[in-house]
Amino acid sequence: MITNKGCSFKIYSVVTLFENDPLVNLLPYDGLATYHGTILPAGQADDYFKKLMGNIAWNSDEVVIFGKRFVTSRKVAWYGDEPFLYTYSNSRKLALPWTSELIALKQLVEDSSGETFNSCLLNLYHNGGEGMGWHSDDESSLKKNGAIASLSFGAERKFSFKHKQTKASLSIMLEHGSLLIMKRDTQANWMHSLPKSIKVTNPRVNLTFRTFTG
Ligand SMILES: O=C(O)CCC(=O)C(=O)O
Ligand SMILES: [Mn+2]
Repeated sequence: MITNKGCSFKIYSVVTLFENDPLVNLLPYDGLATYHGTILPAGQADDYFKKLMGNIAWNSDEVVIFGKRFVTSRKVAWYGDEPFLYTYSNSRKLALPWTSELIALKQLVEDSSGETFNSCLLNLYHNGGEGMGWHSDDESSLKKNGAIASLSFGAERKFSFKHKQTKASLSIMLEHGSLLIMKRDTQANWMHSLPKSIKVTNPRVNLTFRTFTG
């Protein structure tokens, strides 16, 4: 505070001004996706990564490509407030009860985003040879236009968006301990993917918090 003969004003630093800036929408139209960067200090992110690798009930996933069923080397897990039955790509999963780490991370993501979630799909990619193809998280069992919060740990990976009609595309890097929020009509208008990359040799864990409606 600077005072001069009864007149006072506050000097804000440039950092403070930018800290208060609203998050930029990554998408040019038809959706809202914001990258919050790292929301956990590196040491805490390392601890969570180790715990998630060890304490989550990881299972192989199944995908159907051209009508043929494949078992993925990517591992998956599904947790929630209740034993929600999630059906996608012809596979069925019953949500497991939250672990203490997942409850803490759900709270962190809810505080950072101002949204609430009741479930979480987790993916474990052992290296860059594993990824996820183009899709939208728009299953009828999820809240329509509900927010999806994506929290990443481990290897930094490229994440891409592609518009369903215009085919406009863009990519960002998802860092260790970082948060990406997709909301409003993003899933209706855009697909996303995690491209494979031979350059990535380390594992990555991704958590997508969702609102399951059944
Ligand atoms: O691993 C990622 O960043 C994306 C995961 C994803 O899109 C999904 O689980 O639906
Ligand atoms: Mn997805």
